[in-house]
Amino acid sequence: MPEYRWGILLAPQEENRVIPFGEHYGDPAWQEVPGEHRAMLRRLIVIQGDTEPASVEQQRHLGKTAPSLYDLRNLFQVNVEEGRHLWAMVYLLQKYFGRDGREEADELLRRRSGDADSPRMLGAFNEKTPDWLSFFMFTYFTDRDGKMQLHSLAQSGFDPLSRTCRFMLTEEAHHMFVGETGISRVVQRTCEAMKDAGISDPSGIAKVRALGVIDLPTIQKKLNLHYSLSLDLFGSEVSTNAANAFNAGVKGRYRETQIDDDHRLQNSTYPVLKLVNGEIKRVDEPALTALNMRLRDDYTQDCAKGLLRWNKIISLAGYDFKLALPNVAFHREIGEFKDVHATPDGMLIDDATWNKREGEWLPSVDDGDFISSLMTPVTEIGSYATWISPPKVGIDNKPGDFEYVKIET
Ligand code: BYC
Ligand code: FE
Ligand code: FE
Repeated sequence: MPEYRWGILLAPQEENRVIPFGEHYGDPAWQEVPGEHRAMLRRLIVIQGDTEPASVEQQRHLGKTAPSLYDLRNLFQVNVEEGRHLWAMVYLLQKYFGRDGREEADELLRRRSGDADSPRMLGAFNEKTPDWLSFFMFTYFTDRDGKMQLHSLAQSGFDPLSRTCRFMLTEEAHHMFVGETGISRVVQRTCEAMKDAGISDPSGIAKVRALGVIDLPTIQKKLNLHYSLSLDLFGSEVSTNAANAFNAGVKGRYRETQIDDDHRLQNSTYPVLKLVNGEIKRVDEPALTALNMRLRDDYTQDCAKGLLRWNKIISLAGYDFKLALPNVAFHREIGEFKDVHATPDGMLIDDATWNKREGEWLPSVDDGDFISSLMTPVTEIGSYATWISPPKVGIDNKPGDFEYVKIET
């Protein structure tokens, strides 16, 4: 990608910007790190920075099995941009945090996704991205956590962080586009193949798989996995870390400046989903400690658009099947529901039932093997693997026979 600009890209400085929330509400934004909030800021920048190279580590082997040159080109762009996002966070650490900032930057290079001794910091970033369907799910669901977190950090009173995040957000939109259209194309291809073969029951997995496409129930399982892993990235529903970061003016809410309230939240509440006597209930909590839950709710709303699109493709093809987001209690490692098991519909179940039925809801080894069997690379110009439709439009409106990547032999 010779035309890609490396380096540190910041959104333009907004003149007279003020801190839009928390104890310092209305004060001029900080151009240097405020001493009292230094440790907290550094921690959040390190966590943000840690996810960026992690995703590239997770995706680095996918180039070998790209379903087309178009997809390969998108993968490269996503990876290059995530690499630059790391660069941007490291820049902040080096420029504003002195010696310990430099040490943290070195640690970012030392940790590796999935490494037993020095893993990446957040759970989802140590998972595998074994195939292209996972890649599309990851860019749809996990990059969208990135969007929500970057929006919150873009509100930060620390202006250099705000400006960097505002720039990064412009690139994030494309990553989520790759995910949304990628899943659309997989669903589209499956529906077309079923129709051509005269299959009326989309749950007849064996018959659908025999067509060389991914059956809808397996797509749902992948969705269950990546959505639940991504929900964990919001931290606990009730969190003093989140409250402290907000009070300090370090991390705000999604679209903070557009919210009509006092932006201090000292006296307000927010409904949080909790486990009360074995039931999932909404309970009012102080709004400050409920900020992770609030951001997660905003995220869930943001996720819904894609499902509408995918389901429209399925219904237009005449099939009675709906993809759905699983309940928040399903398959969780962080927060209120980490110690219970629930079905995707939110019914609490015991360990034995979970162990018996897990494979109905999450991708099994067999499912993984089947998907892997489809992952053969397609490198001919304008051609696509059997299991995915061509995109509706090319990158920058390039024609269908455009050579997106030159492969040297
Ligand atoms: N895994 O008060 P709690 C992206 C830890 S994605 C492991 O519940 P808090 C991208 C937590 O660190 C966006 N540990 O939560 C996407 C804390 O540990 P300590 C990344 C976890 O702190 C795709 C303890 O549990 N950016 O950009 O309010 C491709 C209690 O924490 C996890 C950010 O996340 C977990 N899932 O919120 C490329 C923004 N969750 O400190 C890139 C910066 C929690 O007690 N980070 N813990 O040892 C944050 O804002 C917050 O750290 C979190 C957690 C939202 C992640
Ligand atoms: Fe990123
Ligand atoms: Fe991204």
